[in-house]
Amino acid sequence: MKQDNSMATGRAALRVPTQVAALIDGEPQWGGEVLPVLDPYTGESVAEIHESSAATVAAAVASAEQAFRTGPWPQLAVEERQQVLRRVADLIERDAAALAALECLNTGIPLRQLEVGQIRRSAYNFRFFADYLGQAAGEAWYQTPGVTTYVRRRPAGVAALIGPWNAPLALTSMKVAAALAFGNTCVVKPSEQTPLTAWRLCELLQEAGVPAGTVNLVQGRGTTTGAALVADPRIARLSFTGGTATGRRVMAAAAQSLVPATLELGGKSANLVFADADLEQALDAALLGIYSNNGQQCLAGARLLVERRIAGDFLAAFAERAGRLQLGDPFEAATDLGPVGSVAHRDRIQRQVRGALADGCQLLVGGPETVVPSQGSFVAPTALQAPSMSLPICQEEVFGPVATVMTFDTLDEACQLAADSRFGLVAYAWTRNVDTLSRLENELRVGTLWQNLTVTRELRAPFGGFGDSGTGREGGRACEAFYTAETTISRATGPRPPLRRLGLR
Ligand code: TXE
Repeated sequence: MKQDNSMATGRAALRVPTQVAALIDGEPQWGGEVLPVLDPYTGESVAEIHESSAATVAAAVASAEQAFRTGPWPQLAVEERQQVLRRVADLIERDAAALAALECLNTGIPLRQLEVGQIRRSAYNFRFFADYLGQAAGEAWYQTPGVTTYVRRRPAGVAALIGPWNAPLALTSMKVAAALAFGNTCVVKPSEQTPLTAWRLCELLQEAGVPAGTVNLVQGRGTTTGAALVADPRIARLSFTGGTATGRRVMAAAAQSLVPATLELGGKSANLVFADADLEQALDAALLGIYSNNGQQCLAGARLLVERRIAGDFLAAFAERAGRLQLGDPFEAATDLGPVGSVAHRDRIQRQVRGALADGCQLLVGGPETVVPSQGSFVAPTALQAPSMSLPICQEEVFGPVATVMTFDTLDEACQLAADSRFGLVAYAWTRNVDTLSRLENELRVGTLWQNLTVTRELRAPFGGFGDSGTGREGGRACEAFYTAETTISRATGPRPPLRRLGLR
């Protein structure tokens, strides 16, 4: 009997593109080095990438540049662009089960979390920017007598969009939706670890009516494909999400072309729990903050800071519940944590945890000796009580299900501990005291401060980091500013004083 994929869910919805490559003008570019795409749960190869060479990258940029110059995308009426973007959102929703299954297979993130989180978000990204576009307004000044000055915002050009492996579709769709909304063309490079949903997204863009060449895809490693893309002088904007070390390289390349770059990098975010908080909610949130998405979130609440007079009970409950989390097949509904992104990543996490133990941290739960499923790159949910914020485990991003824990007695101490980081992406604060919240708001140098809230990404507002968490912001107006180029026009609109008359003597 013929299977109806549109109704299928879970593994049954899987339709794996077993070969992926660059897409230029909608055409796959086979050839180049072939790399495996792994399922981190089974460790098996589920697909192959045909890596894009520097020449393929150059062709992808050339095609996007041509599409930018000759259109039609940048010249389309806003209503037409909106229609196409909304169609993309509809198609993502139509294929949500298949996209969730594919992302689950390739990332190991529990399917349930993908379905309610990242995949819905991916559709919303397109809808949001379609709506935003219809309401965007300009600036004008009339203060100078007889002169009106206004700003034309035009599409910037070809945007290079480089995505990571921890939330591939959600993060890439955000970049693509924003770049397209403001009339740009783009070249997308997903992580070589997780190329599958970006490939599907390109198919959906085509189906929705995005003209050929408007979005080109390149595939491959950062050192080859990524480096070639960021070095291309025809790129007008560079948007990158990934690690801090890579971000520095990307920024250096952007400097060569004098191209604006938005870098959304790592984090080591503080989650502050004060004694007067709603402790039940704070506990739920602390667990979600570090163990969602297999702990692989730039905005993870990785440094849990708890007021000492409630720390005993709070941390005991935290450890008890963390220890009960279910590790296993990410397709299973009961699974709380799937495998982390790769075996190499697991080994790196375990090295960091062993280092922390050698530095005098105490295990509250988990640790490298905890029994985990034998198949797949699993890390047990772990929490480490740290004697000092200066330890590497408190300063370096782990990007896995590993929290460090410290206690504080006073608000001063809480502020000091939270601020002791070279990162500054987000922070979370749990308290009923408005003065405490105001003080944190003043003191913490973070891009987003969630007060008595778990991750609540308001797309209208800017999102990004301070310090090693990156530069630039994503969000409604921030993206409009980034993906457009301004021309200021001043026009004589009334009587002006007479001009100085040269050459009449
Ligand atoms: O990311 P990379 P990695 C953090 C996290 C993680 C660490 C390293 O701590 O453990 O970074 O992860 C492309 N020019 N985050 O090494 O290398 C690469 O192909 C151009 C935080 O896996 O930064 C991929 O597409 N591109 C984070 C993308 O950059 C290059 C998400 C990200 O990979 C390149 C991911 C180059 N020279 C990791 N080198 C977050 N902010 O959420 C690599 N790439």
